[in-house]
Amino acid sequence: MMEIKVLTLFPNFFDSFKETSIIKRALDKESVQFTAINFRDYTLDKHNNVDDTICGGGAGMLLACQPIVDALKANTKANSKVVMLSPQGKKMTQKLVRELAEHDDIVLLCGHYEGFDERIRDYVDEEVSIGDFVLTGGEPAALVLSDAIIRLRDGVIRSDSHEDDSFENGLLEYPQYTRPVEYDGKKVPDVLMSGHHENIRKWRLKESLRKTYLRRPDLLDGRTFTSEEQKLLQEVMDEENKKQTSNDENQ
Ligand code: 4GX
Repeated sequence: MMEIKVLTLFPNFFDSFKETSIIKRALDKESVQFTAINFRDYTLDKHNNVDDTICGGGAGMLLACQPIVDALKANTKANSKVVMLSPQGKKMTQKLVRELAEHDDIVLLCGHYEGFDERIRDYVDEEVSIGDFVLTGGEPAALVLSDAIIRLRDGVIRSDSHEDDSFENGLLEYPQYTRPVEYDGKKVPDVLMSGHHENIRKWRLKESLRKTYLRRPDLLDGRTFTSEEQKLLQEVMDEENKKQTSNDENQ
């Protein structure tokens, strides 16, 4: 049993997420609980404000300590992992998702405006960014992170359908096809229709390596290769370099 609590000014943001497809199924089975909590419910301010102007001047507002820290204290236990979504956080990767998915109680903190009073970070275990771009608030980031965590928890997705996923093995996924065998003159590769399981496995591994080499060579840098992968990657590099050379000659 895992629980994810999102502390947010906009709990309704998560309604369609909770009610859709695989996430809905996981929540229905009660292997995962997901709750969106409004931290405005915790403000002691007479006008229900949760934000204030920035000390020292400058444009914009910051989320203030009292409502946020009180909301955190009311919704965390000794074993809770408190995660703040922010562009200043550690970049989200599948490795980070796997680590977070080990925790049974996760509290996600979504900010707006210019973010949080710096002192709130003393109550946070991890600051996570979903990428180097700017969102209007932490909610879409919390949704992305929750989605990736929930699908890793037991029984959400067949586990053999994880293993070939991009990033689970450090490579991008190989090309996949469904019927018809020919569409608009484009054929499904013969090997995939051959029924020869070993040839299919080899082809998929090679095409995974090709896609990764062409699109995300950075993923290959930090990876160790089996001798089979090394050989297939060399073939891919030779093939792609040859293509490039003949393209150059025709320029
Ligand atoms: N990955 N944003 C959060 C407000 C804010 C600012 C500073 C904390 C500190 C984002 C991202 C993201 C925009 C959400 C600023 N909160 N969050 N918001 N990229 O861009 O996670």
